[in-house]
Amino acid sequence: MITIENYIDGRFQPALNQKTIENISPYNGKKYATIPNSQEEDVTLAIEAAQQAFPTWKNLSIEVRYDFLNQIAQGIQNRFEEFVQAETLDNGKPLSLARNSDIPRAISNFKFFAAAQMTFSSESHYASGQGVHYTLRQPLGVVGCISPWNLPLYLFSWKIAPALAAGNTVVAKPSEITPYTAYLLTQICQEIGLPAGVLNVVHGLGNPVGQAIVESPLVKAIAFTGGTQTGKAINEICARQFKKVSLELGGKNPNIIFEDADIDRVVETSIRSSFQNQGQICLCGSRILLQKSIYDEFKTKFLAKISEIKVGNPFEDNFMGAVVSEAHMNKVLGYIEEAKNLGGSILIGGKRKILSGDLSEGYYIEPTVIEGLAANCSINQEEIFGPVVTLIPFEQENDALEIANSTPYGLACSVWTRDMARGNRLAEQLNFGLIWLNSWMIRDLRTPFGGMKESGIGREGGVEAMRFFTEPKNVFIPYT
Ligand code: TXE
Repeated sequence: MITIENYIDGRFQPALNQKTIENISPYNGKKYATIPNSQEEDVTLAIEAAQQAFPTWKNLSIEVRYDFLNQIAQGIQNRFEEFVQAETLDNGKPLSLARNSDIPRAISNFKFFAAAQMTFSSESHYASGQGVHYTLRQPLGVVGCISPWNLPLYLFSWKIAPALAAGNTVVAKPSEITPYTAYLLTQICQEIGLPAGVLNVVHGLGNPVGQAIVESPLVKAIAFTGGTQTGKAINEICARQFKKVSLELGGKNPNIIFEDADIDRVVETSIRSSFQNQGQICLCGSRILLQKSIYDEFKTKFLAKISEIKVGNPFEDNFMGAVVSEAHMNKVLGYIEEAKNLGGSILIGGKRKILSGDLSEGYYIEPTVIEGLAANCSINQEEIFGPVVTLIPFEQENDALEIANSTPYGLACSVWTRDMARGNRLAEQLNFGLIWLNSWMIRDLRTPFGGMKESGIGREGGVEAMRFFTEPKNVFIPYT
């Protein structure tokens, strides 16, 4: 049994009330760790530590901060396999995904923002005959980073790395469902001698821990990734305090496929965009919009490929592992039932998969494809966040555009066509923060990342993140 502890002011400690929460591994449904059941008082300690550390951290030279962030990256690299195993145990994702995506990307986040702060500079604006304006971009102070369970270390580091790089000190809360790799990360911070209080991690439930971070007037900005409902609540609190907030929320992403697309390539990619990480990626293409003339061809080839997908023990060679928790599994299965009640046909999957032996209590769901549902029904409008996709036929480009834009979300979209004029025309009109032409989930850390409408506010990534975590201040110097 693993005992996960808070990391506050450079020290590991339990919650002040000594209470804990059990952590269950989705791969076998069994308890494997406890985390502190922290309360507001623990958050208060963390904020105090972060406040004390701020003056020193913000005044360090960029070279020293560069070294610290790179040492964190190297620390993860040194214990790479331990992180990979921890992520799979905690989240249920296949080992191969943790090994090839989550953990390498977390390392990249620290390396990238270590380098980004070396080149991030204040601007100056020459005013002819009058003088010069210069714009300082200064760190905010203590900032709060709250992350979800689907890509645990990847998204945790995606926020912490730029926050620290920009010179802020951090109070962070990983998801209570997947706390393990964040805990290993704090061990590395202690090992490398990151100054006490620069990064504080408080474990526990969203309310009170996340809530206390958001509510504290001493926390100057909140970077949050998670569900839209939680994001709304956080946004309301931040609005009352005029607090900076960045929200990366849910999506109901369309995967739009035209008759001139390379169908075999689309099928290949759609397997990943539908079912990678058990469909628990905010960028997954959960609505597959198909031009009528290729509907049957795509469906036949797609279903044939899905029938080859191996769902099972994430520690073995399977493409799909377990979904993250029993509650989440039941939510996803509930949506499948609702789809049936609405008259949808389940073309493949549709059920929980019970594995044998020790894994019989794990949370596995078959990859599921549904057709025959109206584009405006709940299944095609709400985020399911599991291995469930729908097929929706369309006639013309305009129909596809209308259906694609018709949900409250606006995170990501893929368009498949050989006609690049059409691809670019649609890219201009699709209301999504990320658009991939003939591709899916090609990421570059320099590009802006985030969504429109109920998919969030603000952008992260590259210079956008550095700007979010700093406050611009304009200064004018006259010539006379
Ligand atoms: O997320 P929550 P949940 C979607 C997905 C999923 C749904 C709900 O559809 O089914 O959201 O998931 C913390 N103040 N996504 O309930 O609660 C919480 O402890 C401050 C999409 O698990 O939003 C965790 O650390 N913080 C998403 C974090 O918020 C609070 C990824 C996210 O959890 C809080 C995950 C509060 N009042 C789910 N309440 C994506 N965009 O990728 C909770 N938290």
